[in-house]
Amino acid sequence: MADDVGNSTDLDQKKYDAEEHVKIICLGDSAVGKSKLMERFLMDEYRPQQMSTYALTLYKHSATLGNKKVLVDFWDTAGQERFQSMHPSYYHKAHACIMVFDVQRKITYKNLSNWFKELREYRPEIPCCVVANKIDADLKMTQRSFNFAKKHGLPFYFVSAADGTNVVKMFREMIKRAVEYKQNPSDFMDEVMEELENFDLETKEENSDEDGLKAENLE
Ligand SMILES: Nc1nc2c(ncn2[C@@H]2O[C@H](COP(=O)(O)OP(=O)(O)O)[C@@H](O)[C@H]2O)c(=O)[nH]1
Ligand SMILES: [Mg+2]
Repeated sequence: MADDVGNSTDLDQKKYDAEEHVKIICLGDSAVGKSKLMERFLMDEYRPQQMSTYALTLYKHSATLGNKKVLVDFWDTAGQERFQSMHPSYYHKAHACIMVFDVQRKITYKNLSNWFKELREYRPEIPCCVVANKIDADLKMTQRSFNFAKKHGLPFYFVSAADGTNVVKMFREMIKRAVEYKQNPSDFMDEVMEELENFDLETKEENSDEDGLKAENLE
């Protein structure tokens, strides 16, 4: 485990430019069950890598969609959510987001709007879903309606990391949507950002040419 800490290749976000390799992030207040959900989905396969310096945990997963193999990196918070905000690199190049709340704590539902707002500042169009966790602790909650998801046109799932209800279904659907998004990004934000980066380089080069010219004229 110690070897994994700070392994920079694991945080090399360029790899997400390659095909069939997606990044899925998880958002929500502390103790809503984000980590337990991932552990439940990945079961014995999971080998979480604690990135203590980055306050996150990476879970690597290999999924099969049709006849295609997809590599999935699940990014899980490791405490930073306490501050109600995540570092921009957490959102960078994410292809889908799973937002979790705890049906037993109303405040975690209310806080979804803050998480969603921050998500959309960085990733305006990536697929996102709302997950109501811990239904095993209070089955009556599944009779309630939670309008946040409907209001924002997001898929909604009642799940339980403890007994596994809907966990595989939810993760499989989100992996599929992440891959679809990557193949056909509707916001083109990544491309716009890339063009801006290139534009920046070009103008810098032009400026240095100009400097060169000026220097020549002076001689
Ligand atoms: N009853 C019940 N408890 C859960 C469930 N999922 C998580 N928990 C408990 O909630 C606590 C926080 O879970 P954790 O995954 O660490 O939350 P995180 O901070 O969002 O990652 C732990 O004590 C878990 O055992 C669930 O589906 N049902
Ligand atoms: Mg956690």
